[in-house]
Amino acid sequence: MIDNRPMRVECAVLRQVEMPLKFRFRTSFGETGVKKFLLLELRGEGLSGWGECVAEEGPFYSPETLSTAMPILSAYLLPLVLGKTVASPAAFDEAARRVRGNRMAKAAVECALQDMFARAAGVPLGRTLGGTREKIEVGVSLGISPTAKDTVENVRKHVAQGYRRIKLKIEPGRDADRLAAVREAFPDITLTVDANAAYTLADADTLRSLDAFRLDYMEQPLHHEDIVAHAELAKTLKTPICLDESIRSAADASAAIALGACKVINIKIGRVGGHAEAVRIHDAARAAGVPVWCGGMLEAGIGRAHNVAIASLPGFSKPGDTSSSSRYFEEDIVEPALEAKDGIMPVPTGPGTGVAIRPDVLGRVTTSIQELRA
Ligand code: OSB
Ligand code: MG
Repeated sequence: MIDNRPMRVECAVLRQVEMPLKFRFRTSFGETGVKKFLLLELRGEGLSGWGECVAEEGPFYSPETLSTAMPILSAYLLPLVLGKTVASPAAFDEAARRVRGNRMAKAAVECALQDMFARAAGVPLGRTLGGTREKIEVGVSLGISPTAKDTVENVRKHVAQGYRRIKLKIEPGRDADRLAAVREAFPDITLTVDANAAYTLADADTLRSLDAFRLDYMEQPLHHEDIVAHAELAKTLKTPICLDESIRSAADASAAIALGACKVINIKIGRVGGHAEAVRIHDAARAAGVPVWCGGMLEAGIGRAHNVAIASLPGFSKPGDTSSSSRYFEEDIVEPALEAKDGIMPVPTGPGTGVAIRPDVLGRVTTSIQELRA
C-alpha cells in the first residue's frame, strides 16, 4: 500500500449501461445475451475514479441485483463519501462495514476510490494493491453448449487463441459427455469445470466420475451456502475443489480452507466487496498455500481493468477468467482495449486502472444517468 493524501469527493455519476454480448452465455443458473450493469464515476479534485458494479439483472448468481444495488448505493454507501474528504480507500472499506452484505454495491464504490486515489498518486492500481506482475495468464470460461460436438468446437476455437486454461460450465446431464469429448480431442490442455452450485451430495457418484478427466479443479459443485458439504465431497474426490459463490469474505476463505472444503479459490472483487477484501482473501490463501485466480462477471472495460490489477498480485498463480474484451463486445467503453495474446494479458502501466473512458462509446450504451451530490 502507498501513502495517500486525503481526497474530497464532490459528486457521483451513476450510469445504467447495456452492451450486447457477441455470444449467449449459458450457465446452470441462467442465460444472458446482453450485459447490463451500473457504472459508477466518482469526481473530485479535478479527476475521476471508476468502478463497475457486477450485480446482474436477476438474483441467480448472487442475491444482489441491479435494482437492489441502486438504492443501497444512493441511500447508504455513496453518502459515506459524497461531499466528504476521504482519507483512503481503506477508510471507506472500514466505514462501509456497517452495511452488511451488498458487496457488489460496496465494491463499485471501493473500486472507484481505489482508481481515484491511485490516479492522484500517479501510480498503477495493481502496484498500490501489492501487485508484482507485469502480465497475467488468462483462461476462458465457456458457457454450456447444446451438444458435446458444439462444446469441442468452442474449445478448439479458444485453444487456437492461446488461452492458458479452458473452463467449461456444466450442469447435471451436461457434464461427463462434454468432458469425455473434449478430453479425447485435447488430451493435454488445462481443463476445469464450473457447476455454479448445480449439484448436491446425492450426485457424488457423478462428480467422482469426473476424476477421469484430469481436471485442474472443479469449481463450486454444491450449494453456495454449504461449505461443510464441499468438505464432505472433497474427501471422496481426486479432483481439487475450487470455491466461487461460497467465498464472500476472508472469514469464509479461512473457514473453507480450515475445513478442507477447497484447495483453490476464485476471487471476484464484486462478490467479496472490493479490492481490500480481495487482498485479505489473497493473503489468507497465500499463507495457507492455497492458489487463487481472478474470476469474471462478463465485465466491460472498467471492471475488466480492475480484475487485471488485482490479478497482478503474487498469489494469483492460476490463469483467471479475464479473457480479451473483444471476445465479449464489438466495442468496449475503454481504451486501450484489454486484450490477451497467446493467453497473456499485459497489466496496464498508466495511473489507476490505466484505462480511459471512450465517451462516444459510453454515450451509445448508456440507458440512464443519475448525478448525486451530498
Ligand atoms: O461462476 O464464474 C462464474 C459469469 C457470470 C456469473 C458467474 C460466473 C461467470 C463466468 C464468466 O464464469 C467469466 C467471464 O468470462 O467473465
Ligand atoms: Mg464460478
